[in-house]
Amino acid sequence: MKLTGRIWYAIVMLLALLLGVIIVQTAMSQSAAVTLTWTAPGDPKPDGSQSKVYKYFIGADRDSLTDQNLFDAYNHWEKYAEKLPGQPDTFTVELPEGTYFMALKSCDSVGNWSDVSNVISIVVDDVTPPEAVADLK
Ligand SMILES: [Ca+2]
Repeated sequence: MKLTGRIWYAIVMLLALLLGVIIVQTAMSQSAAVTLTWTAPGDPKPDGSQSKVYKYFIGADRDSLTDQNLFDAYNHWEKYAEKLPGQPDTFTVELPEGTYFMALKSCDSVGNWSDVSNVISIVVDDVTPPEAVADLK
């Protein structure tokens, strides 16, 4: 059977795509999902009631986090608040293996930021085993 240039080109491109998918999957398997949970804080109103906060800034860094450096965290995300004060809230993110400090701040609808939350330390483990030996003789 004789293959034309176009068919060979298609086969090579398909193999390259497959190899790319394998490389991406290998790189992604070195991370793990981390789920943070907290109780939604309130934003006090003049009448004494509380409204929900507007959003959160969530930081993760290999160095410890403080009220002063949270916005400089190497990994950071913003999440819009959906939960009412007192309700449980969560945020899930993929992080590469390593040890991280994580903390967050809440923000009201006009841009006032809270103090930093308590800071937690988490360890993201490498749960991917190495490749098996395939040429043992
Ligand atoms: Ca406020």
